[in-house]
This record gives sequence, C-alpha cells and structure tokens, in this order.
Amino acid sequence: MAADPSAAAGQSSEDEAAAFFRSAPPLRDRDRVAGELSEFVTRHSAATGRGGGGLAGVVCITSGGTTVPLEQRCVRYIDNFSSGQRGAASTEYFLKAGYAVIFIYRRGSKQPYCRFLPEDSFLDFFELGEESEIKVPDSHAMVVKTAISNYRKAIDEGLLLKLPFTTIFEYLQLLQMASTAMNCLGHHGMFYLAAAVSDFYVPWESMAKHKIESASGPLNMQLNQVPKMLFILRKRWAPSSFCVSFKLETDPDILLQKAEVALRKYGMNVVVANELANYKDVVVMVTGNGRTTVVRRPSKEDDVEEQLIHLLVKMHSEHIVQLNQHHHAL
Ligand code: 9Z3
Repeated sequence: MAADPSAAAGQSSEDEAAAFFRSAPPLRDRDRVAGELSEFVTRHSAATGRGGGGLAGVVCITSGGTTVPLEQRCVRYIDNFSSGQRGAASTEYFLKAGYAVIFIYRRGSKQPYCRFLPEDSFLDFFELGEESEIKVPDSHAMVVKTAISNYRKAIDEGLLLKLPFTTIFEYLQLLQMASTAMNCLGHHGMFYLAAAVSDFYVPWESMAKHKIESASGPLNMQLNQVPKMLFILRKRWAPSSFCVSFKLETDPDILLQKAEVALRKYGMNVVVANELANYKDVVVMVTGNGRTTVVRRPSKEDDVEEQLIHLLVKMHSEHIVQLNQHHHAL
C-alpha cells in the first residue's frame, strides 16, 4: 500500500499532541473551567443559527504570550512578546458586533475596556474628594463611564467568559477545552488566535524539579518543538469552525509567504500577517487563492482592530450563508 505522506504527517502531529497533553501538569481548576465553558456554549448555541435569537456567533479570542517554564518549581521561564492589546481591543469590537466572547488571556495582560488606563498606575485616574470619596477627574469621566457600562453590559448579559493562563501547558489545555466545547456551534463558532504562542518548550517530565544550580557553569538546554495544535484544532477539535490565526515576523520579506503557508497547511480561513515594527498600524489579511487585504489604522486615535473585526465579521457571516445555501442545495 502506498503511504500518503500528508496522512503520516497528520498522524505524527496527533501523536505528538497526545504526548504533550499526557505529560502536561493538569489544569488546577479543570472541572470548573469545563463547566463554565459548557454552560456558556450551550446557552449561546440556541441563540445562533437556525431561528436564532440574533447572536452573530461565538468567538474564542486568545491573547497575550505564553511562558515556557524551565523548572517545575518555576523561578525562570522563557516568555513570548505580547501585551494583550490586540486581543483586548478585538474583544470589545466583537462584543459590539453582537458576538459572545470566550477570552483566553495571559494573567496580567491587557483587558477589554481597561486599555485606556495609564501604564504605570491606575491610581492616576482617580482623586480623593473632600469627604475622602473617590472621584474620577472630569477630563476622564466620559471614558471611564463608557468603559464601566460596556463592561457591565457584557458581563450581565453573559456575553463574556474570561479564562486566564500563564504557561504554554495551561494555554493549550484551555484552547483544547474551548474548541471541543465550541464544536457543537459548527460554522457559527469562530477562533481568533492572537496569543503569541511559544514554538519551543521543555517537556514536563524532563524539566528540572528545583531551581537550576548556577554553580555548575554554563547551561545547555534542549527545547522540544510544541506540536502544531492549529492543525489538530482544524482537524479534530472544531472542524467546522471559522479559523483566524496570526503570523508575526520581524523580517517583512518572509511575512506574507509564511502567512500563506500557514493558511494552507493548517486550513485556516484567514491568516492575519503582522510585522513587529508596525503591528499596531497595519495588518494584512491573507485569505484563499493568495488574496491579500491590507488594513491600516486610520489615525493614532483609532484602533486597527476596528476595521479588521468589521471585515472578519463580514467574512464569517458570508461563510455561514454560503454553507447554509450549500446545505439546502444538497
Ligand atoms: C500576533 O501576531 C499578534 O498580533 C501580536 C499582538 C502578538 C503581535 P499585542 O498583544 O501583540 O497587541 O502586544 N499574534 C500571533 C503570534 C504568534 O505566535 N503566531 C504564531 C506564529 O507566528 C502562530 S500561532 O508562528
């Protein structure tokens, strides 16, 4: 029998992924998270699609960088560049577009509706009044009021589920749980994978248990490759979902080509390419047949995410209509 090399590659990714999850330390609050995910998705699945109650869809947004611990009792770790700004901003725009959002974010990274808070201290935003009551200075009152009311609305209407991670182990377990929970949404489910995910890691079982000694001279360390989970998300966890992933490069000459490879190899619907030097100002959406759409931030007061989410929401709804027509024609 002739071997199909792509099937073999797929099988080896699946084996690697299974080995990764077997050896990863299990999430501490796994059962609670699973319960929250299942409740969130079930509640919203009735409101999407056939005769739905007007919900545009459910999107899982990942945000912030993953850490790679070097010791089981972790003192040192490798980190990935990401502030969480893109994921936090995108969450706001997806909520505005009528989506329910599962926000999987790095602990301590930027949060939706809080992006305007000053870097150094949010205490700069408040003042003490005569009676020691806390006041917001008039200059900031509007932004703070809008942020509070938008945030409260999202939470009170049950449209935002926030799940934190720190390590690559936690991140990939959360992504697996969210995507298998979202599978029942079919093409109404969307993934928007903006988190900066480490490509290399130290397997848990080969990791030093205690803080690595410095007395023994230079440190040599081999890092394994993180299994390609996008492939498995697409193939197993949520095969009918609409998948948007990001590609970050520092070298503009290879960026688009890398994005196209990712689009094809992992069967993404869109790969958003961005370059470290200007990622806040311009992104390029790469879609099927090598089509590219450049999205630019109109001014320093605007977010590039506003237009990006607008275009993605449009693509997602066209995708749903197309699949429904196809379904009816059969
Ligand atoms: C991105 O490219 C994001 O746009 C940024 C956002 C991380 C640049 P910030 O959080 O930055 O607003 O400060 N994310 C994806 C990065 C990544 O790791 N992609 C993988 C790759 O390029 C594929 S999943 O190989």
